[in-house]
Amino acid sequence: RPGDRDEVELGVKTRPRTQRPPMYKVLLLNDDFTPMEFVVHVLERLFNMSHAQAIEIMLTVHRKGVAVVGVFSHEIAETKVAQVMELARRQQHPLQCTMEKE
Ligand code: NFA
Repeated sequence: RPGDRDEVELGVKTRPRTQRPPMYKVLLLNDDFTPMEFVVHVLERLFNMSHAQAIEIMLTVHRKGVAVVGVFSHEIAETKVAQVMELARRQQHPLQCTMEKE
């Protein structure tokens, strides 16, 4: 292909990408008290899910105890966790949200 020789000899495009930043899973945890509708609302508003998607993920958390609600850069993941925790705190729900390196 035109360009292949330069890409190989100059290390363009064949360079191993060793510097990709780590990504972080944001996890939502089940509890016995937070209303299902509140969890659905959080997923719609903070994670841009459709109503149907939000119900599906909420039910996964409810049945399995935990689910990944998104994967983000460290800074975005921290912000999402803080936003979930703040919304839950304001409504006095015990909902927990955490992050972990992928
Ligand atoms: N288990 C909660 C209930 O039965 C609903 C819930 C789902 C809470 C997902 C937290 C996370 N009301």
